[in-house]
Amino acid sequence: MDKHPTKFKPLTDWVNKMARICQPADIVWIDGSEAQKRQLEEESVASGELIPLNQQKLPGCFLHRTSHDDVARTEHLTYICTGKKRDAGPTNNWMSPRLAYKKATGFFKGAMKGRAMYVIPFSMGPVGSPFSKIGVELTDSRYVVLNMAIMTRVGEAVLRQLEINGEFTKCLHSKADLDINKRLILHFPEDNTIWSVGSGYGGNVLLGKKCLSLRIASFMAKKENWFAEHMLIMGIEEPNGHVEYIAAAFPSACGKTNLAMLVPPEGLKRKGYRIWTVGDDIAWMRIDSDGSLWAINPETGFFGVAPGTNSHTNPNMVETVKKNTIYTNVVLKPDGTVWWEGADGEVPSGGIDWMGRPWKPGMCDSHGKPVLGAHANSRFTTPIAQSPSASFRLEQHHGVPISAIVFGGRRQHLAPLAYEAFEWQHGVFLGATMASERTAAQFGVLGEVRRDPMAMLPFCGYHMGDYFRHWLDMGKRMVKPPKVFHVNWFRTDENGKFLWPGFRENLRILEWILDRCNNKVEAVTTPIGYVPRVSDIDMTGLNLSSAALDKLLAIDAKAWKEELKGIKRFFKLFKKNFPEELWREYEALLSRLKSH
Ligand code: OXD
Ligand code: MN
Repeated sequence: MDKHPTKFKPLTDWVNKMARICQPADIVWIDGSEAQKRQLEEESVASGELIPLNQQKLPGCFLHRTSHDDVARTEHLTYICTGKKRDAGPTNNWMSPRLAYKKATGFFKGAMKGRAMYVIPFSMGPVGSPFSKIGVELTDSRYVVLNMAIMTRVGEAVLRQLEINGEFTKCLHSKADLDINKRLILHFPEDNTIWSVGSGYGGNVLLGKKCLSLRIASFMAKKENWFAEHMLIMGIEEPNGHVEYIAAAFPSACGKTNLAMLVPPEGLKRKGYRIWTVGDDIAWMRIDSDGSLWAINPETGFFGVAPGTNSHTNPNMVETVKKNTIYTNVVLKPDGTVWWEGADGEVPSGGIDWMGRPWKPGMCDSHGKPVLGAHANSRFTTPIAQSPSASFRLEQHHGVPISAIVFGGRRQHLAPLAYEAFEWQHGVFLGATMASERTAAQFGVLGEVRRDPMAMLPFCGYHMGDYFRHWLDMGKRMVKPPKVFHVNWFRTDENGKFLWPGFRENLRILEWILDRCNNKVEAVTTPIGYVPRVSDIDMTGLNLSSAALDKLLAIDAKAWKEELKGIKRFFKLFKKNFPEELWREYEALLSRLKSH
């Protein structure tokens, strides 16, 4: 039991202790080798955890099906376990560490009997980079091991770095019986520990992702003066060959991955633009010696949503997922390839749906509702480096310099297509007031506004009032803070039709953003911020009237005053931890609107 490939005692002691609780049949250290990966794939196929796909058409690709009630992050079972309840804040579930360890120990006890416990040393960020953090995940799931090997850097080199650093996040996972009644996703930021039990769904079990890179890392970032954010990072190569980088936060279902991998529209391609993807989900950002903000993506893979991915919405992703990809909960076609709603090509007949049942297009359930072939949250895990748009800076230890931070939301009427904050503090206000209207794809009242500051509501590992304070403080530390923008691709006309074509055309707005960063264009000063002049948006090749663009950029002061009421209710949630500066921004906006 204690034959370990390292003599680093804090690690071996912890592995032994967790093994005593979980009682695995064996302990297997993940070394990051191809040979070990192949062996795990073979074992997964033999056990039924993975279904091999057509290796001619999709080399290195597999399909996995989860339990039917284990298909998404379970936020109601996700806890921040700090010594004081107050430190988790009003927007997180809280449990005392004592109770959380006790409850979960009950679920972990003997949970790995008859299974191997895999020990995965992993690095979030390039091994040895000053940005990076190391974790070790113990799991009884081969699916987790194989996905972690796509999403993070794993194995031998990480273990050696861990021995130098001496610090690591202790991550324990067991699928146990995959019982939703015995499922818990627990974060102990004060112990640098994560425990996840009873789930096999990526967002709950690939502990390097949301759990470490956002919840635990946001707590560390506050203490160590950096940012761990739910943001894409993309490079925009300008016609002169210069690449500028932006980081952007959007609530889910706003096309973050598609934006990060965008292919320029014909009109702008001719000018010479090109997009370089650094990341689609998480940004770790630090102030470097030049006084500006630099960012890395701590991950090495995309954990993308399959439905809706096609050659129009994301041609680079269509290329990326053709090899070395693990698909979860999609349709298996008779030819051993895969399909999902909104994929390219014909709807297959004679496929197998995400639950493993025969599936045909047009099938309805007993209530007459169409039966989806792929689950609405079906996914693929695929290496970023395979994307035609992969940035050549993915392995850069110092990351990329960030010129602009962009916040977004899904608003039918309120927010204009784009606007710029007056300065950093106002930018923090834009992030703190981010919101989206519910779509039909989400549970709840259609059109209801959901606030999701900086897209971090489910991912901030501490009190969000303190998080806003951290954003304000970081602004003071920077000599050259990035400019802050807000975009909304989802404005509609009187008939509910989208006014803006979105997708690749969004580059036209990013071009304006960079022009603003480089002081190339003026803008219109409005109560909410600087709004583009119609003439500064390149409309070449786009069939959109300037009247429509006027509509997209219009500000309705009455609607904004209404919006402020909701903002006030939201801000009040954070009580005395809410920074006074953001109340001042609120008052200032109200008075600008009144005198507009
Ligand atoms: C994700 C999410 O899966 O934000 O990236 O939910
Ligand atoms: Mn995300």
